[in-house]
Parts: sequence; structure tokens; C-alpha cells
Amino acid sequence: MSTFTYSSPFPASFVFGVAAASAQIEGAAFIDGKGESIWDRFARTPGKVAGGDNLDVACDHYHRFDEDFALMASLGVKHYRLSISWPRIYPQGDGAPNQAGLDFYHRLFASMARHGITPWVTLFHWDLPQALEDRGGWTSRVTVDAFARYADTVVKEFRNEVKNWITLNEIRCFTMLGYEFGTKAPGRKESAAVVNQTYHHALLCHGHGVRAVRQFGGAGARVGLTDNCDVSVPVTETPADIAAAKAWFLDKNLHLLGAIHGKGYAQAYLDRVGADAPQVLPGDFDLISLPTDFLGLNVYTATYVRAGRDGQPYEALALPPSYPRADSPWLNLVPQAIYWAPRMCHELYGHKSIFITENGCGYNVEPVVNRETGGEVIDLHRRDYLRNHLREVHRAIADGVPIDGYFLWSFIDNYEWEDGYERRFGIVHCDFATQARTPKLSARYYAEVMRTRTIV
Ligand code: PNW
Repeated sequence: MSTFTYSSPFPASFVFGVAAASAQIEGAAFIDGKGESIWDRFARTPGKVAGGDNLDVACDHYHRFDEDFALMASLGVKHYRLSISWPRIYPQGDGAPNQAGLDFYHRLFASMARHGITPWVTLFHWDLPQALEDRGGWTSRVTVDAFARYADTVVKEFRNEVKNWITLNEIRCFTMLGYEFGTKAPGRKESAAVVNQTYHHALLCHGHGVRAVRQFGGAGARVGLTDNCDVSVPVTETPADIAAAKAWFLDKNLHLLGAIHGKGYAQAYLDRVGADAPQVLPGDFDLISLPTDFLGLNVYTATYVRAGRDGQPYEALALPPSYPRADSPWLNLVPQAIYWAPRMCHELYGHKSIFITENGCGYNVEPVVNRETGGEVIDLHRRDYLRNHLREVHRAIADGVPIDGYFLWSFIDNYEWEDGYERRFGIVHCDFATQARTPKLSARYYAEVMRTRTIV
């Protein structure tokens, strides 16, 4: 019988961490030879980003990483998920690597090591070199070939500093939102066939990332994908609603999670897309389906699903207008999302190691108060979000779901893509005018969770 109860500490090996991404915090957008990214271009396109905010300075982490890691260490953070900026390493996407870019990350990893913080490195978190977009971006195999070289270079270069690798962050966001809806860079609105092809190219890059880590990562290296799967939560936790939620989950994630677990696209997917199916070349699925060591899940929200009527396999419910949400319009507050997403992945695909690679919430108005005593932000809304989600992670572990770690998004307020600097996701407040950092109440709360390994 399991001795893991409601009040048990998280398992000793459970990883608590924080996350951020290169483009959102580094700044130094045109320094030391870094090339233009599609987000640098998108931000300068009128009307695309709130306030016309760009990534030029962001949190100036490029120049302040040492102080940021000291702050992390003071909060007891021992694991940090970051990403490497592709255009800092290959300013033109491919060609010759930029030594100054490589040197920067060596300095950064050295500082992390000095502060006792383990890196979890994402190879691609949306900052595609603009030079590759000019050659077709995610619609083209040129990007796949360039990514393969980039992944080889980065894994070889940092094999002694980095053991935990994540290939790509949230394929949906840089394909569907970037090439179908156009709300994210590069802001294109393409046909279904083109969009399906961008998914396929992204999957191939994931495969190349896995291959590169196996080939060059050295002993002890592990690798996985970070996916923001569409998450369903059963309206009642009864067999009928759970089965319906599972059927919905399988359906909505067929083109990505389904694909990496198959030797080809599922027939149900091919039936759905018909003539818009992506072009698949021989050997593609040898890469796409390479076994990984873990699955990364970014979980923020979910759709409620119940058993279908009239022979339908499920019914997904639209949320009523009064349903609570964060200031991000898509971020409906559904803590059970973080219970069901890993459980479904475990049950449907057999994952044996799952990391929550992001979870957090964004709000606009978070004033710094009590400045005379060093300052704080009373973000009880975030403390609540965090606590409710951690409870569900804990419940999942108690139910035998293999969740091995949790990374909070985000360490610090940063560039929230098309929402610019207006939307704050950090547990550390950033004053973008002065670059002053102020830990929020939620940072103190999370520090106590990490210290005691319990939900305080
Ligand atoms: C993630 N949605 O993006 C990204 O990985 C982060 O870079 C980002 O800052 C964070 O979550 C907060 O937004 C998402 O529309 C963007 O469902 C949009 C969605 C989900 C995740």
C-alpha cells in the first residue's frame, strides 16, 4: 500500500525549478553579433505587439545574469529552465557560428554552476533567425536542415555544462499561432496545408534535437520535447466523463503528441486533414519517433469535457462569461489541468517521466508596495494559483502519475510576446525602467515550498 498521503512531502528526487526564455529576458538584441530574430522584426511591425514593445533590453539578463542567479540562489532555486537564442549562435540561421554568442552561454553556465543551479536547456523557444524566415521559415525544409546543424553545434559545445535538454518549446505556438492565426511572429496567415507542413517540420526538428543529444550529449544526457497539449478536464471524475475527456485529449493532440508516438501519422489524423496532409519523406518518422527520456508539459489552462450525448464520444463545454481567469484572456483558472494532462499522457502514451516545464499566471497590475522595507508585491492571486496547481501535481503523484519535476513560469516579469511588458508572469517583479528586481510574495511562498518540499 502506498504511504504517500495528502500531507507527504514531494519525493526526494522531485525537481522544483523556475523557467524563462532567451528572447523574453536577455535583451542585448543586437549585441555581440546576435542576428535579428523573427520577434525582433515582428515587434517593429506596427500594431503587432501591445505598446509597440520590443525585445531590445527586456530584463537585461544578458548583462545581469550573475545578479539574477544570486537572487535565484537566495530563494533556494536549484533548477532553472532557460533557452538558447538561435540567432545569437547563428546570426544568419546557418553558416558560421558566432563565437561571442557561444562565449556568452559559457559565462552564463559558469555563473549558474557557481550558484549551485542546474540548467535545463531548451534549444528553441520561438526566436527563429529572421534570415531563415526570409527563406521560408517553418514552411521550409531549409529550417529543418539549419536546425539540425544548430542543435549539433550547441549540444557539442555545451555537453560538459548541460545534461538536461529540451528540443522545442510549444510547437503549436510557433506554427499555428505564427502561420495560421498570425498573432505571433512571423504573423502569417497561411492555408491549412502550409500550416500542417510547419507542424511536420517542427516535429522533424524535435527529432534532430533528440538525435543530436544522443550523438553528442555525452554520458548522462537526457532529452525530451516540451508540448503545450490541449488539456481536457472531466466535469465529474466519473468513468463516463473521464473516458470522454480522454477521447477528446487523444483527438486534439493527434497531430503532435500522437505523431511522436507513432511510426507515421495516425489514420484518424490523415482522414481529418485529407488533401491538406503534410508531405512526408522516407525516413522522417525514424527521426520524429526517436525515443525520449521524458515529456515536458506546459500547463496553464484546460477545456471542460463531459460524456457526449446522441452517440457523440464527448462534449466540450464553452465557458460561461463569469468563469474566473487571469488577465491573459486564454488563461482560465482550471487547476485540475495539471492533474489530468500528465495522467492522460501517462495512460495514453505510456510516459514514465513527465516534467511540468511551465505553469504560471499573468496579471497586469502588480504594484510594488512597502518600499521602505525593501519592497514587495502582494500577489495573493499568484500564490493561490501556485498552491492550487501544486496540490493537483501532488495528487497526481499520489495516484501514480510519474511527474518528476515542476518549473514555475516565470522567474521574473518579462517580454510576454504580443502582450509586451504589460502582462506580468514573474514571481520576481521587474521594473523595466530601472531594472530593479523585487521578489513578490509568491516568490517567498514558492521558496518555502522548495525548502520544505511540502505545500505550505
Ligand atoms: C507559454 N495559449 O506560452 C510560453 O512558453 C511562454 O514563453 C509564455 O511567456 C508563457 O506560456 C505565458 O504565456 C503560451 O494561448 C502562450 O494557450 C499562449 C498559450 C499557451 C502558452
